[in-house]
Parts: sequence; C-alpha cells; structure tokens
Amino acid sequence: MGNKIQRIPEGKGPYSVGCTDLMTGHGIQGSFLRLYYPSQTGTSTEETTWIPTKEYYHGLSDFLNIFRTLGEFFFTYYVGSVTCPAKWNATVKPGERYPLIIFSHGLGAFRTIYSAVCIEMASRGFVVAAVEHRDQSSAATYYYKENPALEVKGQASALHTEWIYYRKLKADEDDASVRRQQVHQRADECIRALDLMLDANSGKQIVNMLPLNFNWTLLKDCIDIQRIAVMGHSFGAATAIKTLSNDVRFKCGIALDAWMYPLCDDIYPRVHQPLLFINSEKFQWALNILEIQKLNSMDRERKMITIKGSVHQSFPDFTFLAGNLVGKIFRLQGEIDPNIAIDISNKASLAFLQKHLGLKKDFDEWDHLLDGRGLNVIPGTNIDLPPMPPPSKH
Ligand code: 71H
Repeated sequence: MGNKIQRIPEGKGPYSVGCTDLMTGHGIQGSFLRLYYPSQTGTSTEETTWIPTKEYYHGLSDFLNIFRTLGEFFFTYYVGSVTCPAKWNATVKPGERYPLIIFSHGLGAFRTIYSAVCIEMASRGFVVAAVEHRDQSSAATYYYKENPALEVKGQASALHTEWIYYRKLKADEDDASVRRQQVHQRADECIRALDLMLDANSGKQIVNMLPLNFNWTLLKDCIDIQRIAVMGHSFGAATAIKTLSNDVRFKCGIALDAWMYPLCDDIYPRVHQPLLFINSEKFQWALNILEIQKLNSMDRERKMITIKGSVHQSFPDFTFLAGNLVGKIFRLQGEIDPNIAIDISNKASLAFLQKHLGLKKDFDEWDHLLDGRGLNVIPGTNIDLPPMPPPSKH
C-alpha cells in the first residue's frame, strides 16, 4: 500500500513519441529546449533520462531549502534512474505537418519535468518545445560560455559550462519588479524558441551545442506554421500569457494553474488570442482569480475549469513518482488519482487546441470538459469571490 512503483504515464495518442535536447548559441542569448515529437517507430530503443544531471538536484535542493548533499542523496535514491516514456533521439515521423506547442515551466522547475503533459501532446500529433528559462527562476540550467582567456590563445575548446541556479529573493528586494523582469525574459525565450523551430522547419541549418545524434534537417516542412500555441504551468502560465501579448504568431494559450503575480495590468488588453485556464482545487485564491478575470472581454474567448481534488503539483511529473503517502505529505498529490487529474487536463487542452487551431482530429469528444462538465471537473473556479463592486456613477 502506497509503495506501488510509479511511472510517468505513456502518451495515449496514436503516435510514438521521440525526445531530444537542443541548445543554440553561446551565452544566455541562445535557446535551450527539450523537444517532444511524433516519431518513427523502431528508430530508437533508448528511453529518455528524466532529470539529466546532479546539478538539477542541487538546484531543486536550493529551491526547497534543503542541503545540496542531502538533496542529491535523496533525489538520486528515489528518482535517479527514472526515465520518461519517449524514445531518445528517435527519427521524426515524416510526411505530416504537426502543430507546435511552446511549453514554459514553473518557478524552481526546469524543461524536463512536465513530460507527462508534453508526451501526451506529442502522442496526439504535436511537436512540443519545452524551453528551459535562464532568468534565475529555474532550479538549475546552464549554457556554454566563451572563455576569452583561452580564445586569445586560439584554443580549440574555448567553451565551458556555466550553471545558473534558482535565485532566492532577498528580504529587501522588490519581488514584484524581479518577477516582472523575469516574465519579460521568459516570454522572449519562448519567442526565440519559436523562431528556432521555424528555422528548422524552413530547412535552415541548426547548430546544436549539445553533442547529440539528432538530425535537425528532418524537421524541415514538419511544422504547421499557422498552428502554434503556448502553454505553461504557474509562472510558466504567466509566461504563456505574456508571450501571447507580445507575439500574434501564437494563436492560443493554455494556462495550467496560472500565477498572475508577475503580470502587469497593461498587457491584458493586448491579449487577443483565446485562453484556457485549467486550475487545481488547492492552489488558487480570490485575488489571483480576479487578476485572471481582468483578461475577460466580450469579444475574446476565455475558458476556466477546475479539477476537483487536484493540487498545484498535479501538473508536473513528481506527482506520478511519489507513493500515495509521500505524495500527500509533500503535497505532490491531492485527493484525486494523479493519472485521472492529468487526463482531464490533457483532454481539455486537446479539445481547446482543436477548436482554436482548427485541427481535423477527434479531440472535440472532450468538448464537455471545456464547459466544466464531467466527472471531477467544475466550470470556472471553486474560489469564493468578493461580491461585485457597485457600478460606478458616470
Ligand atoms: N512552492 N511554480 C516553494 C514553494 C511549493 C512547492 C514546490 C514545494 C516541489 C518537490 C515539493 C510552488 C509556485 C508558487 C508560483 C510556480 C513548480 F520539482 C518541481 C519544482 C518546482 C516541480 C514543480 C515546480 S512549483 C511552483 O511557478 C509557482 C507560486 N510553485 C512553489 O513555489 N518554496 C520553497 C520551499 C518557495 C520558493 C511544492 C513543492 C515541491 C517537493 C520534490 F521533492 F518532489 F522535488 C518538488
């Protein structure tokens, strides 16, 4: 009981899923992302490593306020050998144009730990680029830095790995202004990821800084450039909204348990694209919901649903790896079975994407979820909101 060996669920769609990493450029101005995509079966047998290196354990430890050595020990022991159900560096399945999703992670997270969501989308025929943000809100990330000292000597390998860890805010810091700067950088990184994917689609040569065996030229003509969405969790959901306001190439957005704090009111009138909010039962509060509602306008599509018994951690992968007991104690699981919760989230997302990207699939069978109808889902929010202010006199 409670000790069942847990796994990250496989994609339920018809496509096999492949996975690879891409880093371009020197310095933080480049892009870093994990790509999930429909793959040709039998072109790889290797499962994808879930958390790639110990630096990510150190970053998670910093974020969770535990000693790095202790964190490394526990993470290595509990999740050190976890893989996710996607074939590493498998060949892209040719012959089709796939809609594209840019995915943005939450605070203290990183590109690899939303694989249950990203793999499900890829198994339904999406290419998903999960960016890793370099705004010091990730648990950890890295880039390749040029070493000027070595460069003057004309050395071959003048690059070294530079790690960026989660930055805790100091007591005297203006946290609103830090988060606003970060969300600004994050949206830029989502837009750069889109530019990069469109380059790959048009056959431009992609130079991967990572020594991986993945043929990026095979992505040529594989992306449906009219069908692009942005999606994210928590801080990543705020990032998705900011990205929509900055770039109309994104046709709609999905906000998983959005944390609205980093956003300024002035961007709200600039978000014209349809938005779906999928909330957990436990994370939301009245002021956050009121911020979300500032995006409402008669001529704009806004949907909100809440998954009963879910928690903020019902969207990232840790929810599947904790046993029931550990999961409850660390709030990685709510009252609902994590598999049922993520299914609702994914199906609602797919129905929404079909509607607003104009897909010819059968995701409309889950349209009822978008209206909050069905088991374990409610329309709108479970949060009691203060009564409407009286209409102003003028
Ligand atoms: N906290 N993304 C963290 C407070 C709640 C936590 C994250 C601890 C994770 C394990 C326990 C929640 C918020 C809040 C905006 C956001 C994104 F591995 C992951 C790491 C991070 C998976 C997902 C995330 S969580 C998140 O954008 C926002 C507002 N949250 C959150 O920040 N404290 C430090 C203690 C304040 C900075 C639940 C929790 C968590 C355990 C693990 F052990 F399984 F790894 C992961």
